[in-house]
Amino acid sequence: MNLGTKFLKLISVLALLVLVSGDAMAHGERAQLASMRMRTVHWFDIKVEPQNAKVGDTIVMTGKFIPSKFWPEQLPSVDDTFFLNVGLPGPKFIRVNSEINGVPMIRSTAAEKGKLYEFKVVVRARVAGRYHMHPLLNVKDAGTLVGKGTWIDVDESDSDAPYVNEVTTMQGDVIDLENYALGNVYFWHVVWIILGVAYLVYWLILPKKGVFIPRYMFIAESGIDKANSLVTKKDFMVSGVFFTVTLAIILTGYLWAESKYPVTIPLQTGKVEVVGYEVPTGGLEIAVENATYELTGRNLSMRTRMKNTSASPIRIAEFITANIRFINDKVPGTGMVAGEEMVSKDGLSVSVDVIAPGQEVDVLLKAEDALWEKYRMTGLIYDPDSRFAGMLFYYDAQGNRYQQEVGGAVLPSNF
Ligand SMILES: [Cu+2]
Repeated sequence: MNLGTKFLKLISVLALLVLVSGDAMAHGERAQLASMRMRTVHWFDIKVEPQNAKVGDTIVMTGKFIPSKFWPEQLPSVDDTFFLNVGLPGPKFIRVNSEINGVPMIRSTAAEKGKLYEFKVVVRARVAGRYHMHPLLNVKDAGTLVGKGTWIDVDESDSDAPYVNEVTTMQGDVIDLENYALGNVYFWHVVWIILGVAYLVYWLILPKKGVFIPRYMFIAESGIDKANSLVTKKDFMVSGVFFTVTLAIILTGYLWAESKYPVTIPLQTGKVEVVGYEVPTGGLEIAVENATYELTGRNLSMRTRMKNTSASPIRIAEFITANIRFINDKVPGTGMVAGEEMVSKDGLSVSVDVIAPGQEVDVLLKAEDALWEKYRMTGLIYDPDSRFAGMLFYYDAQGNRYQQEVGGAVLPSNF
């Protein structure tokens, strides 16, 4: 075993260790900067159904997101271009449909900060396994922003029938994308491999003068004036033939495809427009006066001034930031989805239980849990632009849920 192979083995063992260790087999959820997770996209109400499926079954993921008004200045944002994606191993599923606010998301789009977007992604299971399914936004020039993941189990299908992925073309032909034109794919691979290997054989194996070092030695011994004698007239001729044959194959292939499939539509790259919904704030005005992040207590305290301008009493139920839910367990109705991760069931304490209609009051909110540590939110203090943002959820007396974003500067504290 040479050094290279040994090194590769070591790397793969280390990679395996990293993958196997750690709880819940996280794969990047925690890797992004805390400030980036807090202040880019607020995801909530993410549901995946069903979480147990069989190969061939359809799985639907729905949820909502609000792009933060506290989006970091230096980071390109969703108001330019983004694509709604799904975090799943590609060949294990096929994506059937995706939409935002009812608009098909085959192409990219843009969103307005502070508006509400409801998304839906439909996939069909193709290969059995256990997967963590995330909604993703691929933001142009910023990268991928990840929503909360849900584990799904896909079992083998009951029948032995092969997996089919049928679509109807414009001409009305029904084709199975699992094996459509597979012969063509093999054919062209073989053609180019033969051509490539032939070229290499001619240049690397046939020459009597050897390849690199002998040629270098030849020049070193007989002088640079003789360098041209290394490439013979025959070499020029053969290279010319390779060049001509390659161009001829490409041109013929192109003309053949044009005549066989005269009507084709290029992949669509333009942007589609989608209108964001207004966030239902339910007549509660919130002003964040200051916020502190306690390192030792793993908590974020927010001193706020709230004014209830609605006709109904309001109770603060939940705070979400960086996909972590801090729930006020005194308020009923803030349920958990089955199998949900990153939830602190009693992590939110609110100094004022009920805000009466017309009342204006100071409210201290405390989001406290070891999840801050677990999801590496402690990195917040290393941020040169220490600001936080999150979504507050609250209910009126009728049980209607409202929400709005809160955010501002945050001071780290050690006490
Ligand atoms: Cu995940």
